Amino acid sequence: MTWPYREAAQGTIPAGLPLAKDARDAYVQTGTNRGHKTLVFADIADSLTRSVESVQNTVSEAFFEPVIRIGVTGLSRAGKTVFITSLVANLIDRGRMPQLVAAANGSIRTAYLQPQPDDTVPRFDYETHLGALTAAKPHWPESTRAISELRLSLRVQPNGILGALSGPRTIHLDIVDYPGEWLLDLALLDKTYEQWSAETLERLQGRDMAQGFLAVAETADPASKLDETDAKRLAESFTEYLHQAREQGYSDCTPGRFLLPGDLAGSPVLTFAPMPKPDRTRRGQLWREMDRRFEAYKSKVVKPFFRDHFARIDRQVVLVDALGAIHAGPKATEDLRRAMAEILGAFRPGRNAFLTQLFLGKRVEKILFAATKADHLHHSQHPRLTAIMDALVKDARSRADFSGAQTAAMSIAALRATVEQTLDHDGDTLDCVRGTLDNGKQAAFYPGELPDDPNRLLGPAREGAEKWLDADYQIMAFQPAHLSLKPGEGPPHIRLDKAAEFLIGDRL
Ligand SMILES: Nc1nc2c(ncn2[C@@H]2O[C@H](COP(=O)(O)OP(=O)(O)OP(=O)(O)O)[C@@H](O)[C@H]2O)c(=O)[nH]1
Ligand SMILES: [Mg+2]
Repeated sequence: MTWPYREAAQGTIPAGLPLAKDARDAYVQTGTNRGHKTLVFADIADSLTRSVESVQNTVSEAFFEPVIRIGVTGLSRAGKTVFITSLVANLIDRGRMPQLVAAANGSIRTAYLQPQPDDTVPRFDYETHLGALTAAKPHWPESTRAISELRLSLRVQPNGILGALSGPRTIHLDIVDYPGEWLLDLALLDKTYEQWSAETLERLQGRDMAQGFLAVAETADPASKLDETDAKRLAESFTEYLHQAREQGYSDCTPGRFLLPGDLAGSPVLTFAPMPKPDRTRRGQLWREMDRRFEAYKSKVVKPFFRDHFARIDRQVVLVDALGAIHAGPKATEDLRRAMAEILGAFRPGRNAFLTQLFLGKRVEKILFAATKADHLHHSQHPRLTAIMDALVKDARSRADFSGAQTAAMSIAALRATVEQTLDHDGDTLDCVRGTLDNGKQAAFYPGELPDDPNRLLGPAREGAEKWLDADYQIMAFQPAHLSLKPGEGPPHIRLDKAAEFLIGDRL
């Protein structure tokens, strides 16, 4: 059902309404406990690096202070920056974290930021992002599209006799923010340039926004001698296609670094494009050179990311803008489901020889799948959003366990921008949320009712439906609410404390 939002009286938003107990608890938890997979020694050098590193980690952790590396990922605009900012702010000021046991019972004495340990990774710009959210005229932080890291240290003194005996401990949380798109590149490791080209070119045939690139590709002869201008033209046109595809909601946009090149822009590892294999291949040929660059992309860009960052993660949060995809329609929802399945492949080391030996038995211990921006819904609908989230990742989960990782699905809002309001409509009541619009006005908004059974959405999406049949789901771009925080209180959120308890509660 479509519902135009209604304008309500202007004013600041009162403090958040308490959530019903059942809504707070609306999360699903599953766990598996299977042994590791067989190791495949395909790349000895990689496995050596990994084992030396784990020895070092073990040594420093045993003698010094434990470090928990938390990876935060999600496709673009999923809510990563807001999540990390609010999580850190709420761990520093813990007044709104009742469901994080160590915060509620006072075990966490203090939390403070420290210089991060990795000198080559940009620092997560916490102060600027928090500044945006808590400004006099609050706004959302800028889009960030690269890896970054932040270290938050917790001083913990467990309660009770044991705690008194052991004295306070320091636990470091290294929070790493990286784009979910980079995980999609994992699939490239299993493919040759020839395979990737064939699949990509086939997929492009049916896509309008790919016609420009296909026309350019027509004019280039893969069997001809390499001409750098040709290679550049092809790569630029292919990059242009990837940008448009992503803008139109497609998630299968590899190679991921073409979209966020950083300081690799213009370098040969990013100057290739899919081309059909010529009958005969020779040295110095355009196709052969592209083949070589594709291999270089895998070994110089994709593998180092997995080795240097991904393989060291202990706990992982996967943020998903499920509401945004549902609002965009069945095609976007199905594409999101497929991208999720691809991304989750990275958490099953057994699926890929390189990952298997990279992990060497180490594993991501916990994975949280969180549907973000749940403050767009009245809490009565949160269990339904959680069920959809759970169903979205179930597919991937049923095909293989996550190598023993414990997983949970939740609906959260890292920064709660709305309050709940029930309005009368034609003698009926509507459970709405109210927030601030771009123009500073307040509006109450009814997003539509999510179905009880997730398959009523995922089924039609999978079957390629153009539109939702019996409903329409709206989403509204609320601005963050103006905050007047009491001392000791972090920004308002929904279930961020529950998320934190799942992620780190057992180690505090
Ligand atoms: N209402 C609401 N909106 C949110 C919340 N979190 C994120 N958003 C919205 O989602 C947008 C994207 O959030 P970010 O945290 O910047 O997302 P990101 O994943 O870091 O995005 P990129 O850096 O572009 O990949 C924000 O600008 C907000 O409009 C939330 O908790 N509540
Ligand atoms: Mg970001």
